[in-house]
Amino acid sequence: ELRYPDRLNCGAELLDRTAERFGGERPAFRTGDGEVWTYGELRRRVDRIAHLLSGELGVRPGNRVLLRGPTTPWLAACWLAVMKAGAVAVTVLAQQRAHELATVCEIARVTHALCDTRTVDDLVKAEVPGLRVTTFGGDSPDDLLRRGGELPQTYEAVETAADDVALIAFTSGTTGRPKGCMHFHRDVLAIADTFARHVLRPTPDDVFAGSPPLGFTFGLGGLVVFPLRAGASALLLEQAGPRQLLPAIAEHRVSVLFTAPTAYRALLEGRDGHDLSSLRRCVSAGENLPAATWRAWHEATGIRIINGIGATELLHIFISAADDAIRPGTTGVPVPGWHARVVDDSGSEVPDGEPGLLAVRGPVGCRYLADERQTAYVRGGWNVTGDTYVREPDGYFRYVARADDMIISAGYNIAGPEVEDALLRHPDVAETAVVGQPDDERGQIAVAYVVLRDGARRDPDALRAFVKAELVPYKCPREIVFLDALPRTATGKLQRFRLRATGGP
Ligand code: 3SK
Repeated sequence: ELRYPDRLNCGAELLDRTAERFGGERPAFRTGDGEVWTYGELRRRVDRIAHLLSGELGVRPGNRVLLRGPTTPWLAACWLAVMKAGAVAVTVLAQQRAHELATVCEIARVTHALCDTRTVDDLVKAEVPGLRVTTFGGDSPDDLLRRGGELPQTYEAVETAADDVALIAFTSGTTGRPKGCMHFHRDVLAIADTFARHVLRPTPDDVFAGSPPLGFTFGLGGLVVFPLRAGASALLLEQAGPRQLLPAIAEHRVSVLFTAPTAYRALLEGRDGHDLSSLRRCVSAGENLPAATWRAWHEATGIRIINGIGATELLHIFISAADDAIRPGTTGVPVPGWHARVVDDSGSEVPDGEPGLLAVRGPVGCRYLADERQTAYVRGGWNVTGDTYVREPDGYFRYVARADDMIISAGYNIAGPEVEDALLRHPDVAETAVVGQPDDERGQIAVAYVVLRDGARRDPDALRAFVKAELVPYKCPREIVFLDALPRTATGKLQRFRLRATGGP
């Protein structure tokens, strides 16, 4: 069991304690341009920002501070400064638009914002009453970095309680009003002391990189919390698509990679001529990792992808597996410190081998900020994530579908991800999503949306014949629709509801 002192500031733990333990001269952050920030430099910059926050900007412990910008060391430094100042970071994505920002600020009662100059326009357009916006990364005399220049370079972190709120992370769900998830200072350390410590097992020499932005807790954990907790470094790339990641892996000798299944497929497509030999650990989350993608990556690189399921509500990954314990096609077992089971609608456990709702419990729990959906997510002390899972007799958890994504056609249950996995084994298929669409005769039919590899011919009959050879025939999609790209959220998650609702993206 994890134990933390009653007084705990996660910013001080991640930065000050790590710098003291491993030495201030070690690299903390790197950029694509070859800039390196040592732990000592990071600490001095963070402390100046923290002085500015608690001094001139008037931020008091518990105030909510919006953080917005592309993935840069400055954005990460602002997050750490907010932590050290005892305020609450409200993280958003750089792509979010004015009306979305206005909603987030209203729900979280945000009073201050630290915003990269390049993304400030939408925040200004949001017209949040009373919001005090400070920019960074620009060259105006008012810019945070210039204003902080004269301030002392050391700052004693506010003595927050371990269960003071440190972070409000927003999740949009599939549609509807976003939900703010409150997380404590101890929660931030708990994700490093469970998933990272037991599954990832990083060393101070590791170089982390990946595609998820810092406004998504998958990225905040993988690119800031985990490397800093281990005394390692992170390469922070403003653009982190496969085209940027492939050369960066070789150039910066990246050893720990965080990205999503789609990106692993794109990395495989473009990998020729790129040296991936520095990679030691590859983590996939954000959506289900098909066994076909796992196998293709293993064949190409020799690396066993660490598949994981996480949630903004629970901050990071809670089911996964390490090294030889990894089994393609499954997510794994509860990360040490976490418990999981598969239940029916009334909360009773279903027998092994049968599908049901995934329910988990561990050091981090879901606490929505003023949202009645809390009672649907937390039931009898268990967090019910909205995923359908099967627990195999050997204790491994296998993803079936999102609970609302199960297709029921003429009485048969069809899990979209299983059909997608089969389609992805076809050499012409680059991406696919299989969803249910209403049908007078069968209730629903399975429709496959398919993105083909460059140069492949659109041949729906051939794809249907392929699926029929791989799966029981009732699972074969009745229709195949070809698209240039699948609809995705800014964090890369597939928007199945858009395919279901309109029959197209
Ligand atoms: O939402 C997710 O899928 C996720 C995955 C890993 C870590 C964190 C999150 C939010």
